[in-house]
Amino acid sequence: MATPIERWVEEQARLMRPDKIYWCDGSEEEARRLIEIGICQEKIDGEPVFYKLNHNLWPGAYLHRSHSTDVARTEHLTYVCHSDKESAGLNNNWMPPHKAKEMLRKLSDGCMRGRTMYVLPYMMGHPSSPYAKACIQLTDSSYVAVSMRIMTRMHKDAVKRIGNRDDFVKGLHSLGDLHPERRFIMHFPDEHLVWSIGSGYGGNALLGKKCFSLRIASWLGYQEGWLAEHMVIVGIEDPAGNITYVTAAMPSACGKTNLAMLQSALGGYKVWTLGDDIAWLNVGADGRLYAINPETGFFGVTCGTSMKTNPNMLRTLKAGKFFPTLFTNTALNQDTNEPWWEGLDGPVPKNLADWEGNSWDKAQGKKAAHPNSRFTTSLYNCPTLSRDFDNPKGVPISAIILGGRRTDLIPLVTEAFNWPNGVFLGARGGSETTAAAAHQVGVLRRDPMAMLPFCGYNMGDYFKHWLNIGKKLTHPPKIFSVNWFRTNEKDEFIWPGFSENIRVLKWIIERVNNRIEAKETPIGFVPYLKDLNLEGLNIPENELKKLTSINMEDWCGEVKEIKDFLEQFGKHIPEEIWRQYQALAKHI
Ligand code: OXD
Ligand code: MN
Repeated sequence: MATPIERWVEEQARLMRPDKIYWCDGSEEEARRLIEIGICQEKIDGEPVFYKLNHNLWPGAYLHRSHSTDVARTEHLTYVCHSDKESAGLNNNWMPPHKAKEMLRKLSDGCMRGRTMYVLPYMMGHPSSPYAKACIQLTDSSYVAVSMRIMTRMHKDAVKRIGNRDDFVKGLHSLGDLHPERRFIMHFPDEHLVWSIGSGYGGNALLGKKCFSLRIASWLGYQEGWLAEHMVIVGIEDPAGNITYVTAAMPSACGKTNLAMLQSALGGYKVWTLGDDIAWLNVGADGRLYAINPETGFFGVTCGTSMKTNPNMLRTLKAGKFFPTLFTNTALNQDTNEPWWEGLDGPVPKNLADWEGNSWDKAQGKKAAHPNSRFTTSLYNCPTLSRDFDNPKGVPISAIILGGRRTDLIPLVTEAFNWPNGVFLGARGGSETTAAAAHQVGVLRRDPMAMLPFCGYNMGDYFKHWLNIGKKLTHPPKIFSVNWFRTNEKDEFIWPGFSENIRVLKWIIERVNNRIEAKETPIGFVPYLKDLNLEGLNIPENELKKLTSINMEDWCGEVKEIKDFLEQFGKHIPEEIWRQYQALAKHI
């Protein structure tokens, strides 16, 4: 008798009509074969799916060029289809599930004709973790199949694990005709189903990532009492060898990956990497919050990655231990057959092809690499991988850091008074937008806990859920906000950032361990400058003061905007959040 997975695969195949169905086993040998197919047979717009790069310099690396309209997440085409609109909230696009499915069925009719349907069995989380989930994704893209091998624990054991259950996590993906008008990323939380058509871009097509591990998982967490968050997980080792685990939420392209593998500028301190994008947080039996990273790879922005900003990422990209490493929409040095992007160390190569494969001419004023060009590489390539990465229980979290990109107003670091105040700090958070999603770049948007595009249910209920989790924690992590991006009169960043951010992390772990005092302000505790190690930084005194100052006049405007933002969620905003708001408004 056919199993529920087999029946489901057959049903989809009848609709999508692939030429072949191929069940992946996640092995290296298979990845090599799929890449060969992507080089020699499969095409996107008549071009090969993969180009082999220089393996002497970049072991196991390949370049992929996407369709030119398909380079970022498309939030306006992303829907969360709860049975009622209210559950999806204002933060999500919504369509009734039956209507969404009718539309998707039409678009998917015969969409895999002439292609292979790859069946990808995978786990999010370590298979022996009580928090792990077994999933199946179907796709007609070899790029997606190979990327999923890097980003997840892909193995046929996931099929065994699902066995005869039919409530497994389901992902349906097809490139369709890659036309932006026939592109949709639809979520059906109650069925644990994601259906994505018309895009091959990571955030839209690697369905274990944003779609399942954040949007659907956040809804599961809401029902089951845990949190799925857009967060880095790191262990910070101090000179005495103690490791403090922290998570950090930041909107896309605000330095999350750099933080995840930070090379410390302070002697004696070390950062151990557990994840750069997603954390699943559960309350442990000891009343502490435990984090696992459900993924096994990095899908990060290349532009700006260099030996200065993130040396450990360059080492990861060149490690070649876990096969393969993919580059998407970078430029290509045609003399050496190496990937290239703006911000990479060394002189600009003479003979570059741009991200679309055309000869690049600087004089035309266009970037050679796409600003959202990406690398996909395994965490097992990372020289700073924490020895607890595969720990099924996860790691106990002592601090949660919430960051954003604000050129003004928000101090370098602030500590919330307590958990509810920290939830409010997250709820009011904003950031200037970047190129990771297709929208206007550089405008301020409120992005609570960096989850606005990823929370799979009403954001007001999400705040309530955070408050409830806090009630279950007898040892809650402290909550902090950080902002590396404040500028001076000349519009230059005041804080040097990157490896120097360890100075802020040091302050945070000293606060966590109650070793230092801090200054109380209406928005939380900020550092006394004497407690920040600033040795050798040369930041002028007046600019340093600006980094931790609170300008009441500017905050008046901010408080009003926070109110407008929260009011949109109507009755879903918990009383406690309004109490926190009133307390802030009164002081300002
Ligand atoms: C990502 C994103 O790709 O947040 O991680 O956009
Ligand atoms: Mn992200």
